[in-house]
Amino acid sequence: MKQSKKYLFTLVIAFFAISLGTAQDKTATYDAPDQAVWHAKSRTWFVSNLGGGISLKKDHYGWITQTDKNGKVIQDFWIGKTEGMHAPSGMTTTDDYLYVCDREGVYEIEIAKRKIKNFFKIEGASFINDVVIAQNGDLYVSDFFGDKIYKLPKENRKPEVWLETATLKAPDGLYMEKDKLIVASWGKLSNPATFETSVLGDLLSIDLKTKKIEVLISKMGNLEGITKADNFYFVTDWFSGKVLQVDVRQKTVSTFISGLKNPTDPNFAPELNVLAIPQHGTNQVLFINLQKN
Ligand SMILES: [Ca+2]
Repeated sequence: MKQSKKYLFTLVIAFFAISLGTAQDKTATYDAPDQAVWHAKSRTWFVSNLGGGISLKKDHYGWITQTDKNGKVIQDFWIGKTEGMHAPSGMTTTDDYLYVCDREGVYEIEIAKRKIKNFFKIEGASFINDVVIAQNGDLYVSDFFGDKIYKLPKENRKPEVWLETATLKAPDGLYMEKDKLIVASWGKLSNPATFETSVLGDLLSIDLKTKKIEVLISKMGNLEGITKADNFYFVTDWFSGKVLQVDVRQKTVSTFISGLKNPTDPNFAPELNVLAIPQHGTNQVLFINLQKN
């Protein structure tokens, strides 16, 4: 891999449970944390938990945790546990709503009321994994095993297959640019039970209007989640335990962090200049203060 200009990071705030006095209580909160998302209006983070370990079972055992801006838990079980969520994974926020993927559909949660407003069931979906929102309010959702991207238009949220192609290679993490959907793919599955692959996943850019697919980075890793800070994508490679940094303009990849254990869906909070990275393998969320050089 070519080296690109790197971000420096000064401070690892994280292993946040360790940084708090009440570590034992709080480590119990996270159970296979899958995605962190920043909600600017409430200045809090939401973290989804698969619950029951790294499991996609329909076990009515999954939840969302709310933390303050520093990663200190405010509400262990903010929502989901009593509402019967199974394995909440990818999420995105707007000013007022939190959208949460859970196996076969997407929850719409009114944040101020801490209440589920809708569940958009996606018929025929096998593993709804991540969700992002376009500027016009349309939701885009990845189906990992289905090699599909669904669109839920703002007007009616009626799911439609927007794209279906083997080129997606188990689409996992999504990031929404102004006019392009960025897809971090897991790879060509050789054993769906173990998630092992015969070909590594790509980083793809898909034009929202024409649906033309551009391969930004080929065979990059078993890609799980993606976020962006300035002109860099930060993409997690689940099996190798790395966070990869992609220079968007030069299309080069470098390793930002290695040695993590199954890092999942990261998110960047511009107001804080903080990158949050959950890890399935350690039940922790890493909060990293980025500093531009
Ligand atoms: Ca679960």
